[in-house]
Amino acid sequence: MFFNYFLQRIRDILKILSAHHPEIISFVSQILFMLEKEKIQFERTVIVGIITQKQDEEKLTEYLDELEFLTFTAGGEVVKRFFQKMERPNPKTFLGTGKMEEINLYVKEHSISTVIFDDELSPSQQKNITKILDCKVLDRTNLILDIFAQRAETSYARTQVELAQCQYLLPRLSGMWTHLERQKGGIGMRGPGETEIETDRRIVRDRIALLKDKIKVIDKQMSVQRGNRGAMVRVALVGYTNVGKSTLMNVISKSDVFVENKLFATLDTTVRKVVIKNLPFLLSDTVGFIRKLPTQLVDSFKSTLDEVREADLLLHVVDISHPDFEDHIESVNQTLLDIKSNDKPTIMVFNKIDAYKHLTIDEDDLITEKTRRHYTLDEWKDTWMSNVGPENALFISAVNKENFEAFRERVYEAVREIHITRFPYNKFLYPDYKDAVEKGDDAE
Ligand SMILES: Nc1nc2c(ncn2[C@@H]2O[C@H](COP(=O)(O)OP(=O)(O)OP(=O)(O)O)[C@@H](O)[C@H]2O)c(=O)[nH]1
Ligand SMILES: [Mg+2]
Repeated sequence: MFFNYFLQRIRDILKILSAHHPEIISFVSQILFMLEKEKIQFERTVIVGIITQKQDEEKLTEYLDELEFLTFTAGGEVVKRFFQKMERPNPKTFLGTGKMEEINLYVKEHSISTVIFDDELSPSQQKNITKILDCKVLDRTNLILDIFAQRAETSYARTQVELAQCQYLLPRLSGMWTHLERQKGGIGMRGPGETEIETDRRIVRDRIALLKDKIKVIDKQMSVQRGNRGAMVRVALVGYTNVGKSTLMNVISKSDVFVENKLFATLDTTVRKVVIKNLPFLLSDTVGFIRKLPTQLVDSFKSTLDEVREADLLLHVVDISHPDFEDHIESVNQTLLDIKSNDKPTIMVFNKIDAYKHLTIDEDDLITEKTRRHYTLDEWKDTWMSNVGPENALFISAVNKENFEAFRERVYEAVREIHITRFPYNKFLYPDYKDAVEKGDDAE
């Protein structure tokens, strides 16, 4: 009890420190990591991926890095990575028989409790692999669903996640690891698995119907709520998970949305009225996207994503300090396309410029070829400004408020443009940003 309180205080102090001194963020994250590690018993986990023609070793490393971060978020510690080169996954056991045996031996010798595959396993693959390995077998989808289950706080979010989990489990019921350590819980065991699932498909089908009804009722309420918000311009923060959407929401609206250096810190949507100069608009912060976001989640998070669907303007936040940020942009665009929100006016907000580092090539090195990893921040600015237009690519740091004034100005101008097309008679109320009057307090 006392230890928890003590831990929380240290965490608070470290967070305040890192907000004011961004240069110590990585050091602080390490300390936080160590403190968390002290407290939580991490599950010993092995992660698995494959190298194919479409996915070279470098890509796989990036994907496994992300899978490791997901595993950590779910409460697991990655002890080892396994991978195999193959043309396509084995339809029966995903990897080849020899490789599976190697993993099996490792699992036994190192008391591994969970094996996580980076790709989605088919129900029959999962069944076969579970027969070979004497531990929990999860795939990426299952892991993401588990994190959502762990993080869902409101009854609405919990219902949405449970529906997604039930839909994922239904075709897999017979081959599940339900016989294993069900009582122990942990990764992949949270949510509906702990109670109703067991082996009866009928129960799950009934449960799905019930959850769908429950969601329908809430959807209706949410839609009425959204309707009641009047005709104010609606802006939505979208982006990959952990890019700093909530941090940006907090600095722009002076609110206190939960921020954490883990994936999917935010599941529920927060909407705030923000006033820049004298111009009011609604800003929403919502769930982050990820590569291969499970389709079950996209479907059941319909109402949460409606916030994006009904927005007038999107602020697509990107973590430019992440080596794969271009892939992230593509994943986000894909999800926006899936939810039919890809043609909205969008401003690209490249965040975390304080943490951006690029590779360098020595002057006497004539062999290394220049890649995108060598781009300086200015080169990225040029690239993106010519890609999407100079007014639609902003480079900022939400933590130390670098370029924050330019960001506010651009958002003001974009909101104003939408506002005056909607209310032409209001035009005189909102002059150019520099002529507009600051209204004491920004947030209301
Ligand atoms: N260095 C640096 N770190 C930042 C910046 N903005 C946010 N962060 C950090 O990035 C991490 C994630 O921030 P969040 O605001 O929770 O990100 P999010 O996009 O809301 O994440 P999800 O809700 O998980 O999708 C936190 O540790 C922040 O402190 C920035 O400008 N620079
Ligand atoms: Mg967030």
